[in-house]
Order: sequence, then C-alpha cells, then structure tokens
Amino acid sequence: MEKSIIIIANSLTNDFISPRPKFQQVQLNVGLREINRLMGEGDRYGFGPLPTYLKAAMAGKQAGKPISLILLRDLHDPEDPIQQQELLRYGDHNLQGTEGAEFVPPIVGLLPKAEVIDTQTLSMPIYAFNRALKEILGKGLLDLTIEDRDRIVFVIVGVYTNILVLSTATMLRNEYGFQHVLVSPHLVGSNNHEVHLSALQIDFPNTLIRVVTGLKEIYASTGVPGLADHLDAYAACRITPREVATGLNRHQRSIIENLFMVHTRVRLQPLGGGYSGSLLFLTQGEKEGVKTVAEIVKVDKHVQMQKELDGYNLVKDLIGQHVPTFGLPVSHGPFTGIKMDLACMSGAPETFQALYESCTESTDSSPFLTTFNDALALLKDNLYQNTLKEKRYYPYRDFALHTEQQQIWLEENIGYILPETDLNANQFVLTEQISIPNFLAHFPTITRHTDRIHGYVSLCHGDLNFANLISDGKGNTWIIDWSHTDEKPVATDFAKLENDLKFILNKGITDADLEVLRRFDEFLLSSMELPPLERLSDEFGFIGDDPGFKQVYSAIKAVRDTYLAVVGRGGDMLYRIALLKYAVHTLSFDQRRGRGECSLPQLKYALLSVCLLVMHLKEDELHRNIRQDKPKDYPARAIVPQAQAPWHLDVPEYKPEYWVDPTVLENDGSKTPGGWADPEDWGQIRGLEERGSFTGEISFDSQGRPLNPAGRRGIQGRGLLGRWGPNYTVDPVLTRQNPVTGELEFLLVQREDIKLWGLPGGVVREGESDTDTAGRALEEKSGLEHDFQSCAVVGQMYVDDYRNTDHAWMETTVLHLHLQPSALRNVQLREGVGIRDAAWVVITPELADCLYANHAKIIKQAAISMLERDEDFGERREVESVILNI
Ligand code: RP5
Repeated sequence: MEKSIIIIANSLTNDFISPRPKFQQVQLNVGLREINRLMGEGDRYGFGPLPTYLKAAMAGKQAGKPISLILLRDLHDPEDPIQQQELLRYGDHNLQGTEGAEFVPPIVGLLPKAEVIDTQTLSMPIYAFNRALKEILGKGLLDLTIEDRDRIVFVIVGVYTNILVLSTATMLRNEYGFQHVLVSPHLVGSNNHEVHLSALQIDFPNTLIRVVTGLKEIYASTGVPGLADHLDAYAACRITPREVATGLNRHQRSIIENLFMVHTRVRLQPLGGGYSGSLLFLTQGEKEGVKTVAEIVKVDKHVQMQKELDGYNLVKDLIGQHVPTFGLPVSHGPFTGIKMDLACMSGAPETFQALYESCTESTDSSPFLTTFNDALALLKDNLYQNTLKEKRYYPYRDFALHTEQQQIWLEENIGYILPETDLNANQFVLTEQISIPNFLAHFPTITRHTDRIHGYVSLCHGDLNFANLISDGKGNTWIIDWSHTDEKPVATDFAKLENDLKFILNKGITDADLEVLRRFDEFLLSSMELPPLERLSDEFGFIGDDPGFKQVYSAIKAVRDTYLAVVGRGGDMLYRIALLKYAVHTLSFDQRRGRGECSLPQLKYALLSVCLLVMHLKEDELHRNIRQDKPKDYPARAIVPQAQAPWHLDVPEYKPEYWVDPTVLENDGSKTPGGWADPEDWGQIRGLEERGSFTGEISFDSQGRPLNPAGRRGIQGRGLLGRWGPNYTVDPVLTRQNPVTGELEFLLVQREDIKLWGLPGGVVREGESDTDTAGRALEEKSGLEHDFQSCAVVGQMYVDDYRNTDHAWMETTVLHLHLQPSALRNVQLREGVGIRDAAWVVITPELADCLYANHAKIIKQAAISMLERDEDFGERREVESVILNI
C-alpha cells in the first residue's frame, strides 16, 4: 500500500529564521550560521536543503502524490496571562500581527498547499492537529487503525529540535504509535546546536524515531522526487576505507553516522580481532577537509555495551585519564555504539601491537619496552595493587577450563591444527617428549580439580591484549575495551599479555622454529622469575642473540616482574593455570578458518605450550595436595598462602594450632617400654640435630624444633607422627606383567583411613632394616610375602603425607621388585591392617591423579629406574606409558 507522507515543519517564521538584521536581535532567532545551513546562504537564501525539500514535496503533492505539509507556528498574544510565562522566558517572539510572526519568504509560497496550526504554549495543540489529520487522511487520530499507523510516514523538520520538534516526534512515535517518524539533522536547526544534535544522536534512536543522517535517504523514504543531484552536498558522513565500510551492517553504519553526524568523513581503523562480533575502531574524523582529533569507537550488542559501561564505571576513577572518556551511547537495531575521547592526546595514537611490530622491524625494541613498562606500572599501582584482596578460589573453574565443552573444543581445534594426526594412536607429533593422546588424557583430570587454592584477586581488565593498549608516542597511554572487567585472579591480565606476546605478536614463525620455541617455552615455564638477558646461561644464549627473541623475552620478563611485585613469590601455579586458559583459547584463533590472526605455525606453538603447561601442572608438587587434607582429629590447618610457605620468609601473622595425638603421648618410648614415639619434650632427645633428611640439611626453629623442609604446613607439633623431624618409611613398588593382557601392573592397596589407593608401605621400626620393613609392610597390607634382598633401591624422598606437620613429616625409601608369573602362582591378595582392598592395577592418568600422597611420583621414579635398568620387565613401551601417564 502506498505510504502517505505528512511533513510537519516547525516555526519557520521571520523571528526564528530570517537572516535580516532586525530579526537577528530576537532571542529565539536561530542565528546566521544555522539559517545559512538550513535555508541557504546570501543569494542562495531559499535554496538550502530545507526549502528545497519542502518545495519538492509540494511539487510532488501537486503531481498527485500523497504528500501533505502541516506548518506549526507558535503565535503569541502578549495580553494572555497563560502565555506570559513563555514570553518572559524566551523574550517576545511571534507576536500576533507582527512581521516577526509571518512565515519567511520561501515558505510563504507554500502556504496555499499547507495546513497551518498555530500553537500558543510549548505544547502541541492536539484538537487542531486532529482536525488537520482528518483533513489530510479523512480520519482523525482516534479512528486510525494499526494499519493506518503503519501507512503514514511523518517527517519532522524545522527549528528547535530540543523543544517542539523533539516533543512532536516523540508524541507521534511513542504516544500515538506511528511506526514511521523520521527526523534528519540536515532539516532541523537550533541556536543551541549541541543540544539539538545530542537529542538526534542519543534520544531519538533510543525512542525508535529514525534519524536519517543523509538527505538522499529521507527523500528516498518519503518518495519526494527530483532532488537526487541537489542532495549530494547533504550526504551522511562518509565512512572509509571502503572495505571496512562495506563490512558494516545497516545498524552499525547508522550508529557510526550518528556518532559522526557533524563530520564529513571518518576513517575507521579496526583494533583487535572483533571476531566475537564487537567492533572496535581507532577513528580519524574530518569536517570539510579539517582533521578532528582521533577517537575510539566501539559498537556491540546492547548487552555487551552494558558490560562495557559497567567495566568503565569500575575503573574510570582508578585509572583517570588513561581510560578514554566515554560519550553517550547511541543505539540502532540491536546495537549500541559509544565514542570515546582520548584525553591529553598529543601525538598520533597507535596500538601497542603496531608499536611492537614497528620495533621488531627496526630491531630496536626500546620504544616499545619503555612504553610497555610504563603501562604495566600504571596498571600495577592503580588497578592491581589498589584493589588487591586475598581469596581462596577454584582455579580451573574460575578460568572455565573444567567443562566438558572445553575438552570438545580442544580436540576440535587440535583436529584443525594437526589434521594428519590420529589422536587415538600414541603418535608423537610435536616433539619427542610430547604426545597428544597422553596430554589429552591428562587435560580433564587436571582441570576437573575442584580444590580451592589460596591466592590473590583484584580488579582485572579481563581481555588485556596489545590492541587494547593505545599509545600516542608522547608518553600518553590509554587502556580500552573494558567489557570483561571484574574481580579476577591477578594472574589473569598478566598471563594474557604473556600469551599474546608468544603466540599473537610473534609473527612470521615457521615449523622449523618449533623446536627452539619449545626450548624457549620450557625455559619460561621452569621458573616465574626470569633472569636479566645478560645472565642467561649459554644454553639459552639464542635468546640474547636474536633480536626477535630478545624483544619477546624482555617484554615477558617485564610482565612477570610486575606480577611478582603485586603478588609476591608463590603465585606460580595460578599463573600457569591462567597461561593454560589463554593458550587453550588461542588454539581457536585460526586465520585459515577466519577466526583469528594466528598462522598454522603460531597455532602449533600455542599447542606445544598447552601440552607443556599441562605436563607442568601435572607435575606440580602442590597440585595433588592443594586440598590441605588432614586426619579428622587434627585441628584445622592454618591457611598458608603458597607464597608464605618457605620458612625463611617472615610471616608474623602465622599462628597455627599445636597438636599431638594422645596415642603418640601414650607411646612415648622414654616412659613406656617398647613405645615407638619420641618424648614430647624434644629438648630431652639426644642427637635431634643430627637426624638426617633425604632432602638435605634440616633447619630448626628458635625453640630447637626441626622444621618441615616443604615449608609451613599449618599445624605445629607432631600430630600422629611419633618422631620429631623425619619419620622414615619404606615403600615397596611391586610390578608384574598381567598374564592375560600383558600390561604392566602395580600392586596397590586402598587405605582405610583416607580411602585412597597407594603403595603398601610402612613405617620403619626401631632396629629394622629397609628390606625387613618392606617385607613386613607388604605382608601386613596385602597378604603377599616377599623377600626384598634382591630388590632395587630406586629413590629416597620426602612424602607429602596428610599427617605431616610443621615439625614432623614422612620420608621414604623406595624399593622396586618385578615379580615373574611363577612367583605369583597360587598367591591371593587380601585386605590387611588398616587396608580395605589390594589389587594389581594399570596406572592410568586418572588413577595417577588421585593416588595417596605423592605415591604417583614415587611410581614414576620406579618406572624411570626400570627403563634405566633395562631388565626383563616385559615390553619397554609399557613402562614408557606409565611415565607418560603420570
Ligand atoms: C606414607 O605413609 C608412606 O609413603 C607410606 O606408604 C605410608 C606409611 O604409613 P602407614 O601406612 O603405616 O600409616 O607416608
């Protein structure tokens, strides 16, 4: 159905819009600049966009098109007391019978074809408007159907957008429900231009009034013919470059045009990925050939922009001018856009990514490193340290690494990166040491940990990549894109920066570089603290020799140093988990799939790193014991942040409870004959200082008590352990080849006390040899009888036992014995003392992950020794797979 066009023009009288000097004195005259813009300047007065449009519209009406014009005019009677308030506020204007109240010349000619409605207050005279509609449509407001409301297009033009033009448009769209209400900045004016523009930019799009930024569009929408050529001068702001402009959908385009309404041109430089659908640009505007300052623009779905605003509100008072100042949001369709001002900018802004790349090219990394260090210091002082809090949290959950979906994505991404690999076969693809199936088996067992861990949280940016850091090259830095900002583990932003330095900025790497990159990554993972370049050992001399490595290394060192300055020592594990989160995520940034900017070798490097991280996390001493288990009678362990575990650190607030179990006191050997425990008064013990530890020399506290070499454990005294200092045990590792499957199996027992499976070890009794203890413990715990005279000693180590305290702990000697089938014929395992069950089992990653204390590590040590001894233990690869599974 053909649309009916109704143009409503406001206040086109001499007092408002005449350029003649005497009307320029009227307080409400919109001023020469606006008059010239709307009506045409000098000789061209009457040929500006507004009269041109109205004349063409009326010509269309003449030619039979359904176009009508309603002229609204506020006409005042100075004697009417009701109107005096308005005249007092705005000065005398449009007084009845004066020349000022007459329509300006270009409009006078249109009067015969128009409906004129005089208004006397700032409101719309609704009865007169209703009458005019009836005249035009044959129906009044109350009789219009929904279809009628959809058929009529209102175009609001004239002056005073912020008062009558605005309220008329709002009334029609939002009170009377007309679907099509259009306003164009080219056809409305005000002597308060800023207010008029912000109404058009911000309020109107949000109230679903269409703001048409180019006149061509308004003419096209309203079917007014014959104006195309004239209109080029009133096009919307031109968006360049072409490839970016054409990538915008109509909503995004309209938002950019609205944001740059007063510009003739804007150049958009995309920042960062934007693969999630959000658009982030560094913009360079132009007003008729004159450059305006660079700004940032973000356009995203409403909900996302809400998050951006939330994040901005959280940090703006902390980082001040280093956060761009947000303008008001502009919406269109499902999107919202915001323009951000870079306060104090004095140079040409560019992203840290661009700065990094230009330094790589020139092989001089100092401009980048100086700027980067400044930015890190700024974030450290104002954000991280400023909002730092201690917290116990679930590291894998907090980084969303624990979900099944994560494993599915991971396998999917690896499938794209290494399509030639059969993930189920034990194929070694990346390096000799790393096998994909092995790593994939470990990933879920590690990441499903729900153990809480002590660490630090602070406000974090949440997506701190190098395109979100902007520098103007004159010492000014801004941090943008705050939509992921929240309280998070402090490692979050630092790990993201390290991730991007390694896998995103490190362009141009090839498959041939992967071996050296693996060495580089292993070195980075070996310790949180990185030495200065000049103190790197010869083995890593390649880092200092290559400008590319030098730049990456120096930047990563800056990141790590800052992190350590915030959290102190001991945040390694969380940092590794954060690195894992981002490296896993990077695997999807596949250039070939249009999902990011990583080349295939970059993705392989990230995958290599993911594998290394998983292996490291699996190895982590802490990892299996982060729960800080304890026997049920013990008091709660004091929380010991890992950073504060070492004894050499002074921790005045560390005041753990003291606990010694009554059975220990009852078995005091100095009082009870045959007692297996030391006296409670350690001062009485002769030779306490000489007690040897497999870990090296023991330290003692100021009272002379031996100190646990693993650091603070949160409980003083001996707990359930008899001896002050090391309590020696022996752990026999028994292996066999399964007679049916041929698999290598280990003898394990399930403990009654803690329900975990472990080795059938036992505490060494007074006068007992290690082999005697092994034989006795094996018999007591599993029913097997064996002589250990011919066994191999495979190691002596600290045991991370759940009974350990600050002053008493377990240390073990590990013996290995491989049993041939003949030795096992007719032998039955049975549950023994303090044991629920005994069995021969294959060591899978899942099992290794939940064995008692650090028995998995003990088993691994035994397997390594089996490989070295190279005796008849069955298939060699069976032993290798045990090592890989732990
Ligand atoms: C662990 O406790 C040792 O590794 C050994 O396996 C075990 C001995 O203690 P009980 O089983 O006798 O309690 O630390």
